[in-house]
Amino acid sequence: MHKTLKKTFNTSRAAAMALALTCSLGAGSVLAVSISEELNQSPDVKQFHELDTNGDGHLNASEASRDSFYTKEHFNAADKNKDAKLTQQEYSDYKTAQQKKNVGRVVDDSTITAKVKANIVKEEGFGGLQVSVETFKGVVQLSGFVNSKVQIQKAGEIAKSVEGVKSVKNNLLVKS
Ligand SMILES: [Ca+2]
Ligand SMILES: [Ca+2]
Repeated sequence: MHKTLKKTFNTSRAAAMALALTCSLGAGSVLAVSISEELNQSPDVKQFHELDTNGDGHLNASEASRDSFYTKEHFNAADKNKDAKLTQQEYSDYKTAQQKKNVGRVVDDSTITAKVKANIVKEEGFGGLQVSVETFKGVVQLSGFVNSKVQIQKAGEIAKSVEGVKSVKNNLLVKS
């Protein structure tokens, strides 16, 4: 008895769903598709379609070159299967990977800057001195004024000892 009821329920539910599906295949389907595309599309996907001017689903070198990111070098690196054109996948994967790399680099640089600053401030005799620290791609630039040549050297050593530092441009000057 109970089983029969349940079965009836399931059947009518399936019918209702089928009906809903049929309805959505009407006028609503275009809207439904465009909304889901909108949701799934990252900016890269949109850009890809914009760049694909001949609409063949691939970017050739001249189509890709309209994206300032895709220099010839980047294009070749992104073209994994070397067919001289980029699929959506190739286009997005490479660009995303590169962008992530760039973000990582910026974070590393700012971490380095913070550590160098903190270590210099901790050093005896550096309190109250204006030492400015800037980092780009692991290269630390020190500038500002200190009290002695020894301090210039010391600050340089401190900067060099921070993890991730490739080199130090020591532009510190002795206050005159
Ligand atoms: Ca194309
Ligand atoms: Ca390719």
